[in-house]
Amino acid sequence: MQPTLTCENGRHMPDRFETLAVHAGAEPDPHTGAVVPAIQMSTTFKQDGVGGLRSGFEYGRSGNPTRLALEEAIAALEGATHGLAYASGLAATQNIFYLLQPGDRLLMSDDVYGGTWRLADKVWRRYGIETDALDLRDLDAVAAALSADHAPRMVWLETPSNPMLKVVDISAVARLAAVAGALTVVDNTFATPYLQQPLALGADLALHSATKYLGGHSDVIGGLIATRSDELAERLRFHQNAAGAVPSPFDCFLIMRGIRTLAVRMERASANASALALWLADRPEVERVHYPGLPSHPAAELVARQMRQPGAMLGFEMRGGETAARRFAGATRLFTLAESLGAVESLIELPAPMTHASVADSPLAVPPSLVRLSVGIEDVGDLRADLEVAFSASAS
Ligand code: P1T
Repeated sequence: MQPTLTCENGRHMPDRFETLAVHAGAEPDPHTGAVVPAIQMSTTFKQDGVGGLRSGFEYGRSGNPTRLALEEAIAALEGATHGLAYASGLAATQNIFYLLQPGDRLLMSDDVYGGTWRLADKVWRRYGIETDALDLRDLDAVAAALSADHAPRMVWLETPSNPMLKVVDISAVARLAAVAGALTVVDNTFATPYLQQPLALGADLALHSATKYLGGHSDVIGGLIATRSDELAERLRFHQNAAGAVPSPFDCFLIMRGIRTLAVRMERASANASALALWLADRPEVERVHYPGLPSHPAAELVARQMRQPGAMLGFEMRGGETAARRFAGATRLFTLAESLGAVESLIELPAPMTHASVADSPLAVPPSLVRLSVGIEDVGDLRADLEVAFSASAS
């Protein structure tokens, strides 16, 4: 069946995700017919008389045609009216923090990427922004925090979270935050807009480390924000230009190329992760598996409601503790021992000494026996065999 066409911002957009992912931001060039958006390297654009901008572009930091194509793509995929692109996920995070004023409080999930916590706690605290960590799955605690004196102006949630795969009810938190006059930001990196649509659930801003699933091939660092608010978009765009952490045109091109195959990659990776999570749950060496798709996951019912599929990130704690985890992570061959996630190839890491080293001794500290897998799109039998060999090797 053909997708129905809807008209948004004067442009015709197919409304099925798989079709959008292939076409958003990529209309054939009207002059050359090129099917792929050009990488426009020009850093400046000719003016017809002072201030007379031919095409809306002036200077490459303020805007660039390749970046605009990517920004249109992420807006379309998140069901937003505005998209903004940055040099990294943390640059995008930083840009959202610019919405706060000295003296404001920020309420953050007690499980987020270590670098996000570090930016809030080690950098922004010095500028008068206090960040509190809270288990945002506890809605009574969220309501209490939002009605306290000096209540937070922004609630920051990662769901599923990095690395414990906690799942937070986006619409419930967004509703509580809206009543209290606070903004809700969802880091949608683990889920991607294919699996979860935070803005449709009431969030004000959706954020991505595009370095992960959107880029999808471990070859580009980038960040993205999407919103339906004209006012927030204007303030973000001001800081995007004023602070200048923008991506290169080539990086924008790579992220867009990744986005084209997002739906099929997520289908495959999520199916692989589901199969491996079930298998790991039965392994004698494994104490506990953290995966939103397991019936034993504490939020299994919410996952079914909030996400299309449970995603391709999983964690497990080894019975043998940190020593066993370190041995295991050093014994895989197909799973490469490396930080990052979300690409076609499977990766393995230990969050405590690697991606989350900066949250040691904080409320976000993670178990040293935790192994994190970013499951790729390889053959699932090969992936299982690789883990099986690593279990044997790490036991001996
Ligand atoms: O690395 P960068 O593009 O700046 O993105 C930061 C970031 C933001 N949000 C989430 C949920 C993330 O996982 C990350 C980066 N994470 C890793 C590098 C990692 O291995 O977990």
